[in-house]
Amino acid sequence: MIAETSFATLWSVLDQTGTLRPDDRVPTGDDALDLRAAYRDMVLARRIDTEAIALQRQGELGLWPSLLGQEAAQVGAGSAVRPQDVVFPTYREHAVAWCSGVDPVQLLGLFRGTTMGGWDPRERNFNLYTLVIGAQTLHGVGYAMGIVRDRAVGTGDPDRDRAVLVFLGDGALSEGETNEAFVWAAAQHLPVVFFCQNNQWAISAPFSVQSRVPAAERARGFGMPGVRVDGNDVIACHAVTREALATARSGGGPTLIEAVTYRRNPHTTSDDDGRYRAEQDNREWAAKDPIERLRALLCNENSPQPLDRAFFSDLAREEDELAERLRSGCRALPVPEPGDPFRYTLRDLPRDLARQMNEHRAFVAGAEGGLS
Ligand SMILES: Cc1ncc(C[n+]2csc(CCOP(=O)(O)OP(=O)(O)O)c2C)c(N)n1
Repeated sequence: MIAETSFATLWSVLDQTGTLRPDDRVPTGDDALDLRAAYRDMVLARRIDTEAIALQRQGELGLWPSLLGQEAAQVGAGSAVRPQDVVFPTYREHAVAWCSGVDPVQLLGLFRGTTMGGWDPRERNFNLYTLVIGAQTLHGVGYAMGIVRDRAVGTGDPDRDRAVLVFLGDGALSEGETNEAFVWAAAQHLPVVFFCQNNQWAISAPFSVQSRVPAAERARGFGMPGVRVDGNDVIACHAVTREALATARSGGGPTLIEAVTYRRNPHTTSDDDGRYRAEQDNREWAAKDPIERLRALLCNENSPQPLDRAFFSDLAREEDELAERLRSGCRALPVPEPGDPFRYTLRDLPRDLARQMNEHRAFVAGAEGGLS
């Protein structure tokens, strides 16, 4: 069974000076988080984010929701996923997508408007981004019900047992769908882990106006354990997600994890957060930067996995190559066919929709003819 944390405090093992506190809940040996890999993933995810914002500013993307500040929560959770597990993201899980092997150019396609989805969820076990707040919680719960009926839970076979990892924001906790998902997951003891990144803001609504209790505390009322973890501590986020997923796979039921973090950029590139929050808060959270925290540990003379100069120079080169690939890949994304939205909605197109598709194609062709 997963151990509940005290709701008053955040469970954390790595502090801002890079000091790692020994704790039995942190996996060791072969099970330990690969800290170099986690550092690399966080740095590259941040670079994807930075490049995407620049592309949006250059008019290449319609919109971009930044993950700045949430890298540890996402890499910690994303690196705990096994290949047979399935992830249901929101629209901000770029670092989890990266950990799942989704090509970041495909992420850009969604925000460039060249695709309705971007990748094949069956290839990566990473579902499509969901813009409808909370909808993915029920999708994940439905999938978990399927896993149970496939008898892929609690068999004891580590390659067979599966779990679902659902991401949500603090704002999604106020959605009816999310609460229905919690009811079903707990009542049916489903193999699902809800990973709530409490980044303090739902666009301009602070968490304090949405809840009188910490998010993790709500779990008990639904009948599942709640865990409150420092979302800027990648080692702690990995440990709790790993434990919760193991519990789910073994038939131990669902968990709600609240990873307390902060959205350091505006909600999206279309938002002006200066209208609703204080710059001082942002400065305070910038000082708790999750990447700097792990870097401090790895550069410490007692580091469990010391990093040398070559590691940093190789990573800087890798970042630049990735950035170049994103810029050229984004501009080269194919323009969709006018009929694509129809083609990807239903396997067999009903006659009426086929007629609408042809009308739409003719309209677009006519408009293009008129422009030339
Ligand atoms: C069902 C629904 N209601 C409202 C919106 C408008 N909306 C878009 S983002 C957002 C806030 C979501 O906040 P949170 O769940 O905390 O996630 P975050 O953006 O902070 O990652 C809202 C209300 C929506 N997309 N879907």
